Amino acid sequence: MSACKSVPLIRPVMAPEPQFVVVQEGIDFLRGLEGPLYVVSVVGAMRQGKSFVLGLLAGGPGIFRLGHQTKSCTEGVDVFARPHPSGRGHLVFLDVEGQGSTDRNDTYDAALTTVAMLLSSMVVYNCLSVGKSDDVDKLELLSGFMQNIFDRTSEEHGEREAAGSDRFCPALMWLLRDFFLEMVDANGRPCDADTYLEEVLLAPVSGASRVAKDKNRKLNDIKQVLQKRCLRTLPRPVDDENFRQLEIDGLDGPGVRPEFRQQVTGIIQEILETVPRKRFDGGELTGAALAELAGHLTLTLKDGVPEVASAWHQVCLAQTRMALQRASESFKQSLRMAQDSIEASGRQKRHTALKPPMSSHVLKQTLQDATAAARSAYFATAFQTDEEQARCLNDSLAHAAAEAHRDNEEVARSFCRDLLHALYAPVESSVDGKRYICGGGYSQYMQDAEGVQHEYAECCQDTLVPEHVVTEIGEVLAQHRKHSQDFARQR
Ligand SMILES: Nc1nc2c(ncn2[C@@H]2O[C@H](COP(=O)(O)OP(=O)(O)OP(=O)(O)O)[C@@H](O)[C@H]2O)c(=O)[nH]1
Ligand SMILES: [Mg+2]
Repeated sequence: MSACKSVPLIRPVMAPEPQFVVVQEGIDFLRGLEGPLYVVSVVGAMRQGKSFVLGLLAGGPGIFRLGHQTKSCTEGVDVFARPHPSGRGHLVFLDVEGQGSTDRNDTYDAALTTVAMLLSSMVVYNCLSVGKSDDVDKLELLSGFMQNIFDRTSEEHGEREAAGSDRFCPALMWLLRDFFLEMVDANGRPCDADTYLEEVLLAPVSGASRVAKDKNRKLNDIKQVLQKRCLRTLPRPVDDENFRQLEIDGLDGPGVRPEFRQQVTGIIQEILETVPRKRFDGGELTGAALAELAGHLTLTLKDGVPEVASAWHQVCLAQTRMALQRASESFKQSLRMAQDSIEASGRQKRHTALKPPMSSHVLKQTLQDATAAARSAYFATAFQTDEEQARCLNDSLAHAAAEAHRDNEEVARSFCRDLLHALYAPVESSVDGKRYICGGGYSQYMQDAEGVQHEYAECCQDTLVPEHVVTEIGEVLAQHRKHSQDFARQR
């Protein structure tokens, strides 16, 4: 991927049918992102400057494709990311196809917007408007998308899901573009945007008529589902129609109205400071998990509504596989480090190139530490662990520990044999060369043989090899002692 261009993440299979596929390029891109992730998407009607404002947020012109014709420009969902200013994790930006295109339908729009919302930790709902009651209705559509998910979940899993649960819902920034009016509250006093949102746009309607009750129920749904919400406005960016120049020059261009520059900078700052970490049902998503989630959400779409519970179940399973993998890597790394430190301190290096084994008590401690580190690595990665998965983790760690025991014994065996042969080689060569067949040869032989045993004991003193390996090696020693008897007979 080019460093400064978005990549496709989701594409329609056969519009206007609400069927989508994830694009490998986008999936690979997401998988490469370290968490925590802070995911911002912009949704709303087509051709209203969504990609433009997301590009400003993402940090530069040219990141997202913009269009200048009446025809819809962004297709499906595109993704871009950059490191989070804190130095940990990434900001991820999702540019979503606009709603209301003539060659799409409502189910298509609902499906795509719902998937984008579920992938985001903050959704910017973009409206080229002054905030009318129509816009509140459209906002109700967004909360309705989330409500549909809960309904489908409870239908298919019998789970009663509290609407408004922040298990899945992103924070909302409702962004009114080309806004030029002064906001006033219900009493006609000037007020800020959030007061305007709560006390005017989302204010309950008085009266007991069915229409009023209906309206209030919808407003309630919005408030329950979109619990974290705010309203922000932006003035028109340029006085004339020269948007193309604006897109080339970015915010520093000469045609940009200072009030737009100032306000958009403030909003960008606010979004970057307040966008929450992307969580889903309690799990904090990494790039790999977000990629997995995108894939399963699009796969489970039915009538424009994804099946969140089963999509999330699949993500958790994939995450558990990754957690097991990380636990195993961590275990191996702990062993390697313990092994390296023994090797570094070994005086045995003088005699053998083989790595020394661990003593029983060092091995026991190492395995305890390695198991603890592996368990931490597992639980830092897995989202949920049921009894069976916990058993699987314990089995795999027990298996790894047993393997480490076996490996260590093998290492001990090879190491001791190698060491003994290396130490005995000069004595053996003297025996073969009959150099001990001379006056005082026998006592010289005994002295050399003892020296070998002494050196062997000294080299092995850090390793404390297992008992049965010592016995095995003792047999080798006994064979060497036979040399001494043969030698004595020849004398
Ligand atoms: N009036 C107005 N137009 C804008 C603003 N920002 C961008 N535009 C122009 O709106 C047109 C559409 O911009 P895009 O960013 O591609 O719009 P979009 O909402 O992403 O469009 P789709 O992807 O087709 O849904 C371009 O010609 C932009 O220059 C704005 O704040 N106000
Ligand atoms: Mg666009």
